[in-house]
Amino acid sequence: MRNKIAAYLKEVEAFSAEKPEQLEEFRIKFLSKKGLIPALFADFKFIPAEQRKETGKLINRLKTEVLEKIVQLKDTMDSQNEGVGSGFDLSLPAMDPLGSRHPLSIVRNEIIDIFSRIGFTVSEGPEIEDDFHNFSALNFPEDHPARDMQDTFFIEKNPDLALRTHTSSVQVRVMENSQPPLRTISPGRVFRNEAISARAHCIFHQVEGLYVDEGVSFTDLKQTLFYFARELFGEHTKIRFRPSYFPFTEPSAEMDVSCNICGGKGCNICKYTGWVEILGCGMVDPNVLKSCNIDSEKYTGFAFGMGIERITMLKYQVNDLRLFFENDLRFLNQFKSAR
Ligand code: 2U9
Repeated sequence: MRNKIAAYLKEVEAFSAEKPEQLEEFRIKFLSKKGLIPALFADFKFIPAEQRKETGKLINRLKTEVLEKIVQLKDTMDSQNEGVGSGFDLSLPAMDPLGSRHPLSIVRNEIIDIFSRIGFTVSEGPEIEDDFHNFSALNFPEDHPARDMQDTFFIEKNPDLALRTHTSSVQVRVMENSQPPLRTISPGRVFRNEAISARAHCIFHQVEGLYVDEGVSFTDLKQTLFYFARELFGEHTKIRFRPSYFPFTEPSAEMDVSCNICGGKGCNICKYTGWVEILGCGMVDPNVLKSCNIDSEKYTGFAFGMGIERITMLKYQVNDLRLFFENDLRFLNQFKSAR
């Protein structure tokens, strides 16, 4: 029997396999119920008593060698399958990456790109603001409704603080800290105490823009925003301005673009007018410049503001603003190919 075991040990030592099937054959040969090792244990009773201890050790050694061989060969096969030699290159980027950019991020980045190309920088600031930066510096009268609890989320412990209601507050900070010429946009989250519906949310995203220099006029505003509208919605886009009112700009206007769904013929997106409103704008009120220590006799500026949700809804024909906040994969996956 000892000779037999020695021969098996040699066989195990010399064994090699390239395919899992060969390894399985080897396992069956030695370890299955009818395999060689159980057969050795079955013959154990015929061995003279004085040899049993030694022979038992040998059979156990054989069993260990077989098991170790199987683990070793399996490891080699696994690492070859993962490696370059197997035809797989693990260093390649995934073909279909998991996840996708959120539609609001896609549109925000596009807006940033468009303004960056004509020299605007990007400014960011705090989401919790004081009364001066959110309201007073922007020429909001003391009794303006936006200063009311109904419209703004105030911080309970300190009534001077509130969640910013627009990112104009960031631009107040830019003007406080630097002198013209200034060209900057401020994208960011803003908060208003509104009931949630298909058209409104208490959290939404804005991009506001500011251009201050000597001799800046309404013509500059129109040309800049015309360029922006064509870049975002296509070269055939037309724009028009309607008079409006904001505390921080004078004169103020709202800008419409020709409906890019029906090309201006009339559809349910533009409510059969051929036009859709995309932003508010105007010449910066001299009071705002003064509040930020900018000489309002020397400098003039224009400003504009837009809601990213609204622009995204128009661009991608999304009819319910709540979809942006639900993170439903059936919605988000539709933006996989967009950047
Ligand atoms: C400074 C001075 C003036 C930014 C402007 C608007 C007009 C505007 C709204 C559009 C939809 C906000 O998201 S919305 O609700 N914004 O209509 N925003 S002018 O004016 C400024 C900004 C900064 C220092």
